[in-house]
Parts: sequence; C-alpha cells; structure tokens
Amino acid sequence: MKIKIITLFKEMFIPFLETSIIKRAINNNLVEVELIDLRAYANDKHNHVDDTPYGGGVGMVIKVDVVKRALDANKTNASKVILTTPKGKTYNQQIVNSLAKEKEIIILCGHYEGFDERVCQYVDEEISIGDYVLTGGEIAAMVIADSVIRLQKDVLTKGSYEDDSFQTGLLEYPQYTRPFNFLGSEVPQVLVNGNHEEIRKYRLYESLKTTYLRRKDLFSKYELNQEEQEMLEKIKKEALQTTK
Ligand code: 6GU
Repeated sequence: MKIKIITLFKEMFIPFLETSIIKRAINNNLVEVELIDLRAYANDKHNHVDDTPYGGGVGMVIKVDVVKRALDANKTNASKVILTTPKGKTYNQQIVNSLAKEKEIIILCGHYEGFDERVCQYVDEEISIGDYVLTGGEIAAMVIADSVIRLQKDVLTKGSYEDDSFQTGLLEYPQYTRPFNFLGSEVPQVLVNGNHEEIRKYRLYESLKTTYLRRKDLFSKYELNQEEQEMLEKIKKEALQTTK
C-alpha cells in the first residue's frame, strides 16, 4: 500500500515515520509513505495556499485551486482521497479495516479555518478522528496512517491484532506480565495454570465484563453467541450484587 500525505507541515511526520513499528514497516517495504508539500502547488509569487474568507470572519481558508493542482499531480486511478476535517465522518475500526484494503490513499491535511468548500468535490471521504477540534489535520493523518499501516500484511506478528479492542467488537481482556506478585497484587491464577480452554473462557468473560461496564453501546452492533449470552447474564447479575 502507498500512503500520500499532502500537508503544509511535512516536518510533523518525521518522528512518526522514523520510530518503532512504522519505521520498520517502511524499511521492509510493507508500506510506502510519501510526504507532499501543499505549498509546492501554489501559483502566485508569494506561494499563497490560503486566503481570507468570503463574507468575512477570522482566519484563513485553504484555496481550492491549490488543492486541485496538488491532487491532479498526485492522484492515480487507484487513489482514495481523504480529507481530514472535524466535519467528517467519525473514524472507527470499521473505516480502518476498509481503508487498509486500498492500494493507495491520499490524505489531505486541513489547517487554519479549513478548506474552501469546493474542495469536497475532489475527495472521496471526509474523516474526523473525534468530537473535539485540532489546530490541523496532521495529527489526524498520523492516526489514520498508523491504524491502517498496522493492519498491512507482516507489519505485526500474526494474530496480534485479532483480539484488539474494537477489532472483535468487544473491549480487550486484561494482560499481565512478570512479576507475578507486585506489592501484593497478584496475576489471576487461571493465567499461570496452562489450561488453554480455561484461559480462553476467562478472557472472553473479562472482555464482556469490561465492555458491559464501560461501553454498553458496543453490544448493539455485536452478536452474542450462546456462551457469550450466558456469560453476560452472569456479569449483569454480579453487577447488580455489587451495587446493592
Ligand atoms: Cl480530522 N481535523 C481537525 N482540525 N480537528 C479534528 C479532526 C480533524 N478530527 C477531530 N478534530
């Protein structure tokens, strides 16, 4: 997969691309990332990429002609163009899974007060990473790139994302490592007994319980099997007991 990022602040991406798993994925050619300077597509002598808003108001608006030239120069038939904007569709794992299958994505990073509305006709998808406002789309672009890159083949060890929170539809079970006893707090015995079926049940139960206590809304999209239904009944009863 190739990810092209069109931005006025390429330098923000350097530590992100040169660290840990993302760096290794790039070095192993599992993904290609290209940073594109939007300013290179300005066409006046002062390299303006933005202008004051029609109708007045504060801030600057990114010009549609500059964006169009940047896209024309970098788009291929395979490109899926994403605009980062707080007005976009809220990003989630379902969108990540679908973007991860693309051959090429182009992420357009917003800045200042946003884009000329006419930019929207040149993009395939508008994405927001949550209900809060950032100074620009660069951090959102990194969120998108990171979440998509980790799903590319061979980036993570096999199986390591299948149990992710949100990948299954439930929140993840708790994990522990040494020491067994830390200041009197011990690792659950079931995890050290080596009974894989018991461990599977324990983890499923804990996933359901955490989801029930923290994110009940996730159950509306999750289909419980018989075993899970029985576990959830038990969790609900226990939750009632502890509030009494
Ligand atoms: Cl994609 N951009 C900006 N500027 N703010 C945001 C966002 C994006 N997503 C949430 N807040």
